Amino acid sequence: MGNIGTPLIRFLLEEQQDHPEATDEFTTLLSQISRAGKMISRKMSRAGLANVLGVTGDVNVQGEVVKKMDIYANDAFKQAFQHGAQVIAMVTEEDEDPVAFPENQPSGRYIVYLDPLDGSSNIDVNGPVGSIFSIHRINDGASRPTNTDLLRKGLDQAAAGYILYGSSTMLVYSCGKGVHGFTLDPDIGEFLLSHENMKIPTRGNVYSVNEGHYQKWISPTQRFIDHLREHAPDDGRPYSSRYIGALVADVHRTLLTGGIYLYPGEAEKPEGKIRLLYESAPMGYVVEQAGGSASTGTERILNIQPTAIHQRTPIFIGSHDDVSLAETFMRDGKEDRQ
Ligand code: AFP
Repeated sequence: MGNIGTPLIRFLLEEQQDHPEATDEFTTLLSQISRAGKMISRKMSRAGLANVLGVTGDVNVQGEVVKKMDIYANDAFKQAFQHGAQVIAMVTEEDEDPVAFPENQPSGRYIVYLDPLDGSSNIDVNGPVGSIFSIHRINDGASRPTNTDLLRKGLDQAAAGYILYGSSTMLVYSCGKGVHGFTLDPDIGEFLLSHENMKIPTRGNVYSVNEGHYQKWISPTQRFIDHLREHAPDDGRPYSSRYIGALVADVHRTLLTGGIYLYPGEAEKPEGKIRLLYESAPMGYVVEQAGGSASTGTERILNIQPTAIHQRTPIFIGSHDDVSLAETFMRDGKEDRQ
């Protein structure tokens, strides 16, 4: 549809023409998200200097208080949505309760779920981090979000995506018509189309998991990873292992090269670590749109009915065949959890 190098906003407007159901509001909302992403990207490029600049009581040379990057990122999204007319509430990892934007009433139709800075401990070691977003449209006429509006299945997402702050900054999104990736050109401050209609390989040869928790996993998870590590060249095993420790970066690599990322439940913590509404569901939506799968091990992530905004869920996400194989192990071993 677009040409490599097409700016994000032009691409969205062209997509809008091809799909009349897509709205101006939605294009504006994605441009607000991309603006926050540019602010965070710029700030991230100086993150290593933050402590240097902040040694005299955490105040930088402009006299501003040096904020932790998580708070900075959360504020950048808040600023982008305030008075933007589209978003009536934002649910983020940084705020216990939903943040309302009454000034965007009555036109606002969207709730945005965000992990503003995923994997932020990587900042200390100059590693990649990301932002994750999930967008839900509320019913016309609703003035403030109800619990029914806030606790929606991943299947109902209007769009979802992430921004990866890596060796370059990329915005990847889907609104249900494929997955498209844009790379930030820092010289002109624009996201330009670099990866159109991304597709994940059906099977990969890499697994990605924090293996330090091996002893805490239930035995089906242990058996699955043991299986991937076995020497069976005719079956494409052993798999290689890669783990960055930032969901966005690990899933982005998986999307491009195939394989599986997992953050499983543990015997003592069956719900795992990853948050459903602003981590698992949006990443699951993107990966499914690219032809892959996302599962708890026994259930499709997008089919889970949330019961709380900060709910956690185990996640197995990536190439279709790798996730199916993981599900086989998890289902066969379900008696181990009883
Ligand atoms: P934060 O968003 O709180 O930084 O958490 C990052 C994360 O949820 C996800 O991005 C990583 O894959 C996972 O945690 C890493 O967790 P471990 O350090 O336990 O491997």
